[in-house]
Amino acid sequence: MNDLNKIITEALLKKGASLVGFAHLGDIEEEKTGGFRYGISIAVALNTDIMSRIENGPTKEYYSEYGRLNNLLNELGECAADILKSYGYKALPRTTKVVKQDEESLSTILPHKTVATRAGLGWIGKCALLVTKEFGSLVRLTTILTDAELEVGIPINESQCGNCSECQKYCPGDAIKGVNWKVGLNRDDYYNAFNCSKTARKLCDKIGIKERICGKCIIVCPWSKKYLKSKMG
Ligand code: B12
Repeated sequence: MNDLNKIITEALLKKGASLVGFAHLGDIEEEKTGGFRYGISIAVALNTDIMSRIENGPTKEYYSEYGRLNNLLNELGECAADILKSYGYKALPRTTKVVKQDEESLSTILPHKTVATRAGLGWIGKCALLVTKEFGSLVRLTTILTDAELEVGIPINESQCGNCSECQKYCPGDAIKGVNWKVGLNRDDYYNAFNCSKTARKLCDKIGIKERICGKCIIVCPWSKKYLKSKMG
């Protein structure tokens, strides 16, 4: 790890990041990266107490945890960008204020998960979420784009879900098809974002939240369960 990687990683871990990874983005179209060839991927783990209580659907406390982590991720993104800028580099934190989501396709131009797999933080599970060995899919993510030539991680190019289909079995929206991801596969070939979105909206309506959060696929994943168990005993 070079000095700048180390400075950034230490600062972010101290401020609450759970995982920090560095990615080379040279193999992704320039229109998507804005010409930046490097990215930093930050993961923050969700609170295990709160997540262990969403078994029967999303809760108000999960909704506030979701908000808390989005704010923390925005702060971490700004923090990494400030460090890079103080060394004379360009840096663009992809905060929730900057990222635009297309409602027709339910997608963004450069998803955080793409940068995360490039950084080697994890793989795209059958659930369509980033699955990490340390926290399963119990993480939220953000990205910083930069021109700093950082030392990068080893990209992960295919799913490590194997024969497991727990997320497919328990998805309340019938959104998960049970197909293993690899780079180049279209999202629609393994997951129906529209079924997911509709169902999550209905579940949130039930508890009076104007959002579309669910999280069932997060908590039934064996990798997430392993982390939950390690924290809860
Ligand atoms: C649009 C969106 C949604 C949509 C569609 C979800 C989807 N999977 O696409 C809806 C509203 C349904 C949704 C629902 C949820 N979401 Co959402 N959502 C997003 C958002 C804003 C954009 C995702 C996107 O662009 N998708 C489009 C597709 C094409 O991209 P993708 O899913 O990343 O998958 C492709 C790429 O990753 C690509 N890829 C991966 N590696 C590589 C490498 C190379 C070289 C290339 C070329 C491509 C590539 O391969 C995939 C197939 O094409 C992101 C935030 C963000 N800015 O990224 C959050 C995000 C994906 N959501 C998140 C979460 C947690 C959820 C929910 C659990 C809701 C909740 N909080 O309870 C559900 C679960 C959905 C699920 N099972 O995937 C988290 C995921 C965290 C994680 N561990 O992965 C994110 C990252 C938000 C965050 N800041 O953490 N979401």
